[in-house]
Amino acid sequence: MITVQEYLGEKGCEADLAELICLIAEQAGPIRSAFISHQRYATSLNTSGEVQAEMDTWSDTHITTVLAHSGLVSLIASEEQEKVYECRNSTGRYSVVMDPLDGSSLIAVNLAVGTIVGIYEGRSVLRKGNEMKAALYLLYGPMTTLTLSVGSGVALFSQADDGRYLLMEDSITLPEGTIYGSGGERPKWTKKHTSFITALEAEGAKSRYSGSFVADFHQILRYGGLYAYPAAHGKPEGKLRLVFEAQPIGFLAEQAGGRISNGSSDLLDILPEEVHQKTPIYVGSRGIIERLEALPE
Ligand code: AHM
Ligand code: MG
Repeated sequence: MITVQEYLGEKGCEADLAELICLIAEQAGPIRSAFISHQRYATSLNTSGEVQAEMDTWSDTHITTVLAHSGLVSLIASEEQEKVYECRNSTGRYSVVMDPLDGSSLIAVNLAVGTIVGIYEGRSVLRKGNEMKAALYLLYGPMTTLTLSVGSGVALFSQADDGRYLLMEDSITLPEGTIYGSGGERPKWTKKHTSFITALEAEGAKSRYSGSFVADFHQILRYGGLYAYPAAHGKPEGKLRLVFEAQPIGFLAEQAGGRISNGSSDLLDILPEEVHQKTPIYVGSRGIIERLEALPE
């Protein structure tokens, strides 16, 4: 079977980028092991005002420490840190954006959560998503999986008992499909969002939503359909973050032939103004997103 190292070699990935990707993927082991002893929800809030789980801060500190000592990275922007972390004395040519533990409200109920990462070349994290060098997520479900793109398609690996990541499928395509999941409270949805979801339901779309973006996106990647976290009355930017969540997941979606949008335009074309900026998100099958974008506001 092909390991992630062999895959990256075959793709002609630069050695330091391959090293960085593998180093991040290796952190799935320590993160999985930490779940059992870090079950509590802290009293601290992150920059978005959300209660942090112990695992949010643990994973954040763990990955940041590993990357800061790697010599491969100069900047780290994390959903759990207010400011961008500067790796002093590092000559590393990459900047990393991450949600160290997405879906953390589900830790207490043992549903799948994950780590989302985007990698840019150069010392800057406020970039358009389509400038990304690589994006990946680790999904901690019954298996630990790595979904990865270095800009030439999407590959899926699973972690074996010996820690190696083995290729399960290359050149994944995000099909047209009928699964949908939408965050937010229905009475607060915008008119456009409500009528779009109602139309999908009338066509037989089936609702599946866990509350973990990374896990909910993964089923859309494999089965097709729509994941949405829309604008809502009182929350015009929705809940999810452009830099840490939308851009890496969107890069993977588009590398698989799908789309990501804020409802009217491609999120990968948007230059963030600040790292914690939020955005409405629609990600999934190309046809569904194009239909949504064609609707009037
Ligand atoms: P998190 O990064 O703190 O876990 O927050 C993001 C999560 C997403 O994973 C998920 O899609 C969304 O928040 C769920 O929100 P809600 O509980 O409002 O459905
Ligand atoms: Mg998140």
